[in-house]
Amino acid sequence: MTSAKNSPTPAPGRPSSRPPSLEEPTEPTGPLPPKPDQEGAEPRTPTGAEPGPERSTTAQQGEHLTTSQGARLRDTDHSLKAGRRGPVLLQDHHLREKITHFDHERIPERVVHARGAAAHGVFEGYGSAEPICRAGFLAKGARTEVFTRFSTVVGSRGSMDTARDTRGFATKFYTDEGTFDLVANNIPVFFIQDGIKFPDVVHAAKPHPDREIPQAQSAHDTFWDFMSLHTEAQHHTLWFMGDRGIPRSFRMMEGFGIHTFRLSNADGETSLVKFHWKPTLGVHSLTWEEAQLLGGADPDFHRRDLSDAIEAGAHPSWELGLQVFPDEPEQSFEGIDLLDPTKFVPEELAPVQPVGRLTLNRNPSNYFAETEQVAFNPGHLVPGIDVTDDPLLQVRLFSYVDTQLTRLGGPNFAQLPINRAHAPINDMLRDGYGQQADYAGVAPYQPNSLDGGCPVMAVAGADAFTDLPVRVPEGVKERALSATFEDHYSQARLFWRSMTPVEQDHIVDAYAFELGKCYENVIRERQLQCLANIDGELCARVAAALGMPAPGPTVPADDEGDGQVITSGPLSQLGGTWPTDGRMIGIVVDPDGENSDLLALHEEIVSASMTPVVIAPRGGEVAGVPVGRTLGTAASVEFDALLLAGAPLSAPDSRPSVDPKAGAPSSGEVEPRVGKLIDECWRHAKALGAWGAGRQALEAHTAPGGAGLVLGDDPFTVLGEIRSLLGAHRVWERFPAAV
Ligand code: HDE
Repeated sequence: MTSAKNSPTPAPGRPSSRPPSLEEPTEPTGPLPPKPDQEGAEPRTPTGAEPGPERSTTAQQGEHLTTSQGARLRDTDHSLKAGRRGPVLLQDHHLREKITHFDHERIPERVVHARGAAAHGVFEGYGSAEPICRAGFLAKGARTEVFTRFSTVVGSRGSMDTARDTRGFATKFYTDEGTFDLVANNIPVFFIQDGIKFPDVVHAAKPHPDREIPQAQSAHDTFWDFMSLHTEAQHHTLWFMGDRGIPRSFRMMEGFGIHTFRLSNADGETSLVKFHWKPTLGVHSLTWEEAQLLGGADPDFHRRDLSDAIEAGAHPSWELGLQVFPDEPEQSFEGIDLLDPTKFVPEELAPVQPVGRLTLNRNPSNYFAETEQVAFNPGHLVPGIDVTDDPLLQVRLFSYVDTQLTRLGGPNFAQLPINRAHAPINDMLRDGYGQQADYAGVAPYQPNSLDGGCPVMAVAGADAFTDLPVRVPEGVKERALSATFEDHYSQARLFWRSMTPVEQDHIVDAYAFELGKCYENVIRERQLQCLANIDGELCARVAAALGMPAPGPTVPADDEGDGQVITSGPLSQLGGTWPTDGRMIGIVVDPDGENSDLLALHEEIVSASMTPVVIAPRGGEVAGVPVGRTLGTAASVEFDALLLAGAPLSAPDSRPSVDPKAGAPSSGEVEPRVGKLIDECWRHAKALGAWGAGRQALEAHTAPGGAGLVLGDDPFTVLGEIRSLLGAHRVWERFPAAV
């Protein structure tokens, strides 16, 4: 932790200048200074070598506006006309270049994972993977530059961050041995077992094709129609009906490679593994009401949270871990088929062994160039890491390049700065749209003698990607899956049973909401049948909420036998204590009240790696601290905890209360918008603290002696207790199921 951002007050704008006239050329003014995390943003290779000219990310050179050909311009505000009031001339080459380029600024958004946010960082290997994997970036102390993009799956690029959905968690490791992409999700299992079903599941989840609604939602008929008919999806849908479908932050999500991969060591011995990312900050979620409110109050909540935290120096980090299994012909472990992507292996059976740490420490400087144009591919592998025959992974190996050819306009997208490997590249790929390289030599083919036989092949085994001589199972050619893929319910049951009562409540509420939004009763009935096959109690509770009869199971549960994992501890998000870095602390102040401690309190929060945001009736400063939100712009859902340093009172002319029945508050009452902030924080089980005049407002809006209320005289003592409460993320006792 180096520095911290004080509050999200707007940055000062550029100095205003008079509009330029043709007679008077503009004087260049200096650009705004780079944000702290963007300093020294020049890309570096993992070996520390200077970047070559083709790696430069600096698009703007010199101080003057030019055409794309470098000719300086004197005016970019007026088109060339035949007389001031006459028609625009076709000969205006600057106008045509400017408008033509603008017309082509958009590229197709990703067909899935369209909405994302990303950051640069570094991965440091622990060396613990060395006995099973020869990949250099996992070696002890090896530092590799990375770029990680988080995403929602279903929504369009302009949809909201907090939709109930699975999240993508894709990382590009720019290793010395070539680029490795770990294209992961925040849920360890997937909807489908065979990649050929991907268009079906995505068409069902996307908005209805007639009216293109609803956007970024799973609460609609086509989604539940497909999921209830395609029962292998039930396990995945249960995960995202749970709290994992609405993460508090990208920084607080796990990541899973889902498929089983095959690693090889320096002696060519192989193991099967599953990749896991474990966040240092713990795994935490929003409540459904928070997620919905945020969709309106701050649709960019997750991307803002990620970039603000990085800018403040609260660099998020994750440990990369491996579950390791022997590479045996059955490719199964404790009865779980390792090639079935709808199954995970409970950590009780195979612990996650840490092999390195990822830290995100720099925000992109240009969203389009980096976050939008980055092209991941699970087929980007390095020596030591290989794929398995998981039928989902096999199809992915085709799909990513294929979609990127359309999305990025041709075959040369690997030359874009964000996609370029940091290892030396000497391929024989030539020409095509967007070719940027000026190749030397005359013989881009092998074998050749005209270029001296170059480029030459690596010596077998020496740092080269070598296809492992894995035996292909014998069988007939057929469109079918192994019988070991047939169980669709037992792991969903394991997940449900592993949830605490609060988490189970959230799941029941989520199903009741989603199915309640469907129009067709037959879809609800069919989904209830699936729930009955998962767990009778889950089904009964959802059926009761929908006002429908609960069916009995049609598939018997046969997973109660000896040696079965009945519950798995790491599946629940509750129970731990976690660092509070980057948490947002709202502080309600009364500018006319006693604020002598405010500056010191603000500094204390910053030095604890959290972000204080002062909330006051009007903008400006209070006791030397900038006001981050006025009562008009503050939304409770932005904050992890709320402190009341004062209690702004209603002004005599204040607006009517948010409760229309309440009428206009009289002067001297606690400001209704402060009351609303408190009410919502209370309902969302957030820690609330108050001292001085703030106590009165807090006591008026909460139950006396309620859990997670910290009332005191000393702001610093209150802050200390609030921070301890934040370590558990929420005041869980405030949810009815937990008491
Ligand atoms: Fe993807 N997926 N996927 N996927 N996926 C894409 O690639 C696809 C799957 C994942 O931030 C696309 O460049 C198929 C599993 C992430 O840029 C596309 C199948 C997992 C991202 C595609 C799957 C993922 C994508 C869309 C079934 C978790 C975003 C644009 C066979 C392990 C990466 C693009 C980013 C993106 C296809 C299943 C993760 C269309 C056909 C399983 C995180 O190629």
